[in-house]
Amino acid sequence: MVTRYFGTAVKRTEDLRLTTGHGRYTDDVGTGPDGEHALEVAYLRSPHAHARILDIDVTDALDVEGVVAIYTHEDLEGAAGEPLPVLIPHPGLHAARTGYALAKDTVRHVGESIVMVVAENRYLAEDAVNRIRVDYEFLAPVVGIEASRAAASTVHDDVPDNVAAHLVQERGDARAAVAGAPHTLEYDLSIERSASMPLEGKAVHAKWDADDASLRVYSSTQASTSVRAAIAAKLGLALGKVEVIAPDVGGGFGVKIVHPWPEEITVPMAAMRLGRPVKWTEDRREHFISAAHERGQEHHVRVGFDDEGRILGLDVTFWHDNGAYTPYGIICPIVTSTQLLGPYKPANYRVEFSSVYTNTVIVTPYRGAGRPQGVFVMERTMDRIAQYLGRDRTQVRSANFILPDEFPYDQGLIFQDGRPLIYDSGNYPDQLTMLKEMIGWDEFPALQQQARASGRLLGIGLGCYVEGTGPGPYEGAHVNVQTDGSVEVAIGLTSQGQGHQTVFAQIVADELGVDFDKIRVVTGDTRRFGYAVGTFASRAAVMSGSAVALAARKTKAKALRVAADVLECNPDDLEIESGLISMKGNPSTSIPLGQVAVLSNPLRYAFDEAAKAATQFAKPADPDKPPVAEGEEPGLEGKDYYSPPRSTFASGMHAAIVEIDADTSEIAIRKYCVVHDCGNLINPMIVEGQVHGGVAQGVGGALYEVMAYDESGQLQNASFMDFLMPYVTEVPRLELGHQMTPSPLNPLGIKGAGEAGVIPVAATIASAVEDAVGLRIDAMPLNPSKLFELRATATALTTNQVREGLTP
Ligand code: MCN
Repeated sequence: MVTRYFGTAVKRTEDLRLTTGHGRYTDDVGTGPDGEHALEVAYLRSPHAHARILDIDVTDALDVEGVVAIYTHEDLEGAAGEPLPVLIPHPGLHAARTGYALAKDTVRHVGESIVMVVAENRYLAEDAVNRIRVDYEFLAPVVGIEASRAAASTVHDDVPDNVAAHLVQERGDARAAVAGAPHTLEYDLSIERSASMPLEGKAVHAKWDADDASLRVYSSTQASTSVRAAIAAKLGLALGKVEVIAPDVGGGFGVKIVHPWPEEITVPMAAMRLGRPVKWTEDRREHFISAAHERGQEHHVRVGFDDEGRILGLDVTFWHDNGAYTPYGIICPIVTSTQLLGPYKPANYRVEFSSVYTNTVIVTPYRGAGRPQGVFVMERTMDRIAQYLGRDRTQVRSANFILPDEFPYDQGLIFQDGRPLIYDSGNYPDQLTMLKEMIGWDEFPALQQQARASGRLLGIGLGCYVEGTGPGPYEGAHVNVQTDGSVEVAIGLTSQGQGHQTVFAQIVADELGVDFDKIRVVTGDTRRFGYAVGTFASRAAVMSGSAVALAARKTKAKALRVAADVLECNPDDLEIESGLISMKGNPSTSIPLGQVAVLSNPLRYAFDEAAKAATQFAKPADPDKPPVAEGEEPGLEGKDYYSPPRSTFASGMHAAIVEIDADTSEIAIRKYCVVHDCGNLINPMIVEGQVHGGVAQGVGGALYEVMAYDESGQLQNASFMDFLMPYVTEVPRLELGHQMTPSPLNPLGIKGAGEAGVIPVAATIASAVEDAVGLRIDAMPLNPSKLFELRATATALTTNQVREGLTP
């Protein structure tokens, strides 16, 4: 029987190594018995949110024994001293500003690096940092969206209104539709800042080879090929003289997609100048104050609808806090503005956003990237309409769904990838039916009544989303059959824990007809695969998965061609199973794949057993033919690239039952159900793991996590003692249902899954809490003390009064 790996819950090959302490992270590079001791780096980072640098005195620091070098902006040469790049420019981003690898003249957030100290070890480097004196002229800090909009002070002198970007997209005439609708509602909604918080922070290790004039850099990155390009450009090296390797990476969740981080320039620069390996490993406080955050947005919504709850006009204006600089452009607010629509088709839609500067850490995509905010806005809107009309919340959603026979569905907007926002496939009504059954939606009112009678506050809620995944422009893969029949697969994008070594081996196993355990997948190493975009936007399965399948198909076609020549038959008469190529219907006529690999090498050296064995198949050389046939290449390998026409759209719905402690307002999640559609599943167990992880992060965003900046721009909770993440006890058990509507856009019918779990959690919990306490939830996260205050100020209003539109 042919074993199929695609679609089965194959155990993750990477886990034994990682869970038994055998992972090799950037900080481990060079630490083995033969490792060359690396110099270590500490940065002096700005203690002020906004200040002009008047003078830097490093004299005392240089006296610290063991200090090897100290660099400031003045020491950065050429392109290294220029501003960092804007990675994704956009016409709406009219005032893009970026920082420097080391601050020049002005600092714009606490944590911005000013001076780099290289020493024999980190302790000495930190001691030296403490001896550096910087004279600052304090400037007024701008903290929070409100202060930024007021523009009493500015983050950048030449951006007087603090607005980095402004964008409007509209389909139809939303304002006229709202004005003319039978019913209208208007309200504000907000979401606070949070952050990715991977277990491993950023890390860079660089080694300069003076003889070869080349650099090898290890970085805990989500985009090794892009980091390579950035280093080459900034340090004036040819691309071929820079290798970047992402070894094991302890989570990224978005924050490691930025490239280059300042340290990815300064650490290699120091290695080149000093001729010794140099490394830097971020500590947790550094990560809080100098990596990236996301989510902070404020929204104003006007909606007009009919008696059925169908949206006739939706008019959303929002403000996005992008922090001090915009290296990653305006991806997050563009995603909010387009993905807000979810599975719905409002007749008219207008969205306008402003992305504003503040003196806080930069904002770049964090798992979900703008979608949790958009879903919060849309799902709160659905709940409000339902409350206003006195209809069931699922009915109002159903009335607005795009229907299965309407795909492909053009939302009439431009998506984050610059392509039209066209949903490829989905079945939202069926998804909702599944979800309602799983959570017990129809039975819940009776349960709720019963609970109320005994003083318990139970509530049920739901949240729906659509997520554009797998954006281009391209990814590639290389499949290389070894003479022993094993297969080496290389892809250019990186892994941070998603299980890529497993899933791509599953695809190759099926496509090539090789046993799963014979396949080894390498990711994120520019020596092995030099052209790639990176791991973000839930794109690896769609992009690299497709490229891997295409490369494996190419390799298989070649294997069959060579084998057909040996076996003197037509390639179509052959099949490959468990690494053996044989005649269909006549398995005794066969040749192992490894021996085809030997025969594909025209030199046919008898170095190993496989090569010796292959000689039985080798034909005498034809003196009239070249050793490599025209149109063929030596080696049994295939390389291919995949470039999709546009993103594919995954979707899902979550539902929760929560219980609120009547005295303390503590919020407990009693039941949590997820229905999820990421097209065909490569590995259902990995997808479930991804959804579990996403929901856990979503619970953090819904109930606990904020970036508590004070008015002076100091982050008050920059440690795991104060930044509250959910423990395992706060993450609910999940019930998960898969729906599969394959994507017609790629060869495997896949859609992405890596971010899905996190997206609708805040919206779902808000919906459930609102149902439990009968009060409007307009802002997330919602912790018990906030809910307690909300309930206390609202005691004068009954649930029905709230339903009628009164605001507490
Ligand atoms: N998968 C599958 N079948 C599908 C879709 C996906 O089996 N139909 C599998 C994939 O093969 C892959 C995993 O699910 O092993 C996630 O796939 P995909 O949706 O393509 O996402 P990426 O692999 O591109 O990973 C990026 C995504 C993002 S954007 C963030 S943020 C995130 C996430 O993945 N960061 C993570 N999940 C993470 N998981 C871990 N452990 N660590 C992170 O930093």
